[in-house]
Amino acid sequence: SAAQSAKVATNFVPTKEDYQKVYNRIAEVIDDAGDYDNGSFGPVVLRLAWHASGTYDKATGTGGSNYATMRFHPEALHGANAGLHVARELMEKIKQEFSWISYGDLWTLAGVAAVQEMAGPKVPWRPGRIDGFESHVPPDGRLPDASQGAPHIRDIFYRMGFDDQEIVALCGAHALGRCHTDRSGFDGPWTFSPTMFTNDYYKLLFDEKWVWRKWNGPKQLEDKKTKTLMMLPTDYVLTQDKSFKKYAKAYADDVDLFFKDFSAAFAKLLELGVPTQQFVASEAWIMQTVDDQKS
Ligand code: ZEM
Repeated sequence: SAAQSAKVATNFVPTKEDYQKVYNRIAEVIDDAGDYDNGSFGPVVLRLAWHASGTYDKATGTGGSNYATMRFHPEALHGANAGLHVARELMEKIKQEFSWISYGDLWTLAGVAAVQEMAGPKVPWRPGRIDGFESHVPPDGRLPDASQGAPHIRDIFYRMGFDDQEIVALCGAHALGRCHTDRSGFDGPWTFSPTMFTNDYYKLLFDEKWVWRKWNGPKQLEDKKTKTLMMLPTDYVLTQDKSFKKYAKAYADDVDLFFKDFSAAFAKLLELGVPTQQFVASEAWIMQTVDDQKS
């Protein structure tokens, strides 16, 4: 709006309250999904925040959420990002209203809002990302390939600076959303409540019997009982690799532990590639949910 743009012209320095307004608008947009995927854009918006951050390479300091490089064609067209135009277009509407926010801050704040509004843990977040250029686009192939095994998962996430415990915690995001044949080629949801943040992903991994689905698509598993849920090969690996399994079992047994560990690992993910001196606040903020603000 004109008021928001005017703020830029007068050297507007946004406060936590201004970011809370953006959060609230994101929450509205996520919920206003009509018939789209169980009536929520939350999962696809969360996936945008993850893919925008998960390109980080700690050895070279390249990639990550700082420059929001998925705005540029080379990265928007990376195979792993198929379908994320849906989330980027939603965020573009919000960017028009709050022109002072950087895309990297907007997309990561949206990831936080998605998790929190879908009943997940509070995720500490702070602003400071800046918009970069096409020259900052990281090479293709930095995000995980769902058809691979434990060595690949470790290669990808160790490159970002995560350990086995953090890897397993982060993958619990697959409680949310689904696979789309026209995006990744895979098909179906992981849980029965794909718009609710729960530890059901781990529970289902251990409690259901998983069998290879017989179909023309890429190799994926289905639950033998209902044949309505799916697991990617990389999901199933969390029950097969000894170290991953230890954490997956712990998260299946203890939802509070999962929430705590997911929050910490996800907050870390969202800050990958952002130089510390760019952050406005020395300590990250806890943004309020829409429900918090009602009471
Ligand atoms: Zn995902 N993910 N992911 N993921 N992901 C998909 C969907 C979603 C992997 C992967 O290949 C895929 C993390 C880790 C890993 C979400 C969040 C997070 C899809 C389906 C695939 C194929 C895309 C489609 O067809 O629409 C692999 C291999 C991973 C690690 C080994 C992490 C970490 C995440 C967040 C913290 C979410 C929310 C979705 C659902 C998107 C939607 O549109 O419903």
